[in-house]
Amino acid sequence: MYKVIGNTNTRTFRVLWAMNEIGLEYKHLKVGAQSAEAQLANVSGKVPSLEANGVNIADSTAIITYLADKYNQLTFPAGTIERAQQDSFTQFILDELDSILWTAARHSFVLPKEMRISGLKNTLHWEFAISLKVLESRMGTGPNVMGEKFTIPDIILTHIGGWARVAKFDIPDGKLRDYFRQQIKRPAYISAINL
Ligand SMILES: N[C@@H](CCC(=O)N[C@@H](CS)C(=O)NCC(=O)O)C(=O)O
Repeated sequence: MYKVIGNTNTRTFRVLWAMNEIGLEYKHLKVGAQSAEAQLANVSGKVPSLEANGVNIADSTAIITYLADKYNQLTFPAGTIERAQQDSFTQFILDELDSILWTAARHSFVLPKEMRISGLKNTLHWEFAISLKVLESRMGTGPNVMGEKFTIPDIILTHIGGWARVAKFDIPDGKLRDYFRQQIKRPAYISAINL
């Protein structure tokens, strides 16, 4: 059976949500980043990891992509134009939204105090707002990033929406705010959030 390693209040949530969407069974090892179990699964101590067939796979996007391809769900097939567009959204969301929230987190509580740079906050909020606008203009009429089909970037983006709220990054009224409101009603999201 699959083993998911990492607490729900981390990017592990993305993996749990994806596995619930696909309908997979798994054991959930609720451990923090840098715990002994997390370090055993991934030398960096980061979470999530997925143990599959005795092998550990690190990185939430790599894990979700592996499962999506394997079960032919949450994704367009590799080698199609739709998949290229889907991956393009995924990369944009990781580069332009995830990385900004992660930088904010690193410089507020992850890095050792003496390595944190104060004064980044305004720049990060400004960049985040621009990224949201670009994404809104790239997205069509929904209901998902890729239109009718719910895919990997929806999981990553919706998780980022919740993260932004907790980290006090503004999501202005508009297409993306409405999008987040709809995505969090999905049954697989609700069952993952309660893990
Ligand atoms: N790109 C990786 C990032 C993994 C990551 O940085 N996870 C955070 C928790 S959400 C972590 O383990 N942080 C602890 C650390 O960096 O030491 C992914 O998507 O899984």
